[in-house]
Amino acid sequence: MAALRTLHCPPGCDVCLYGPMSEQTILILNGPNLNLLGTREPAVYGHETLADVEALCREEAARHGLEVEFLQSNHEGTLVDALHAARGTHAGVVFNPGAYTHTSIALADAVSGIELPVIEVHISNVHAREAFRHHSFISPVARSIVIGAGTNGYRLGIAQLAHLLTEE
Ligand code: DHK
Repeated sequence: MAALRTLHCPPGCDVCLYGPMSEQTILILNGPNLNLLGTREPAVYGHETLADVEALCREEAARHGLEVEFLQSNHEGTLVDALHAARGTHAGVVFNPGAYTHTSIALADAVSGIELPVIEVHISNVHAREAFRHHSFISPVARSIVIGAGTNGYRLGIAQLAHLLTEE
């Protein structure tokens, strides 16, 4: 007799009573100036482009059986809209809000409002940089935070989100 699915069933499992587990989609959301990755201050942000980051996110997500929607915008309202749209359709969000991290109550309210696990990611170690980068409006409402791990931070954020999704 087929087993009942558990929270720890691998993606694509075909022995469960309920058949293969459907893939969940996560949103990888990037804020202003991250479209310039690869050419923008490479000593701070590295040489990888946003397309490289998208590829590594898709690879990491696939390892966890997750689908990815990958977005970048330089506009605060567009980022708010993307967070709202994720509610009900996405399992969680890995979010690098760029400079809006340090200024945006609107994005913090959106993160609180959607009631999804949101992992805040920063490529650089913001605490080793200018004082204005030390405060984040997002951190108090983020589920987890990854800072200063370079673009590997996106991998860590996705892995953490996958971990949370198997627990919940
Ligand atoms: C990216 C930015 O664009 C900055 O404004 C933040 C963050 C840091 C990062 O490290 O990914 O201060």
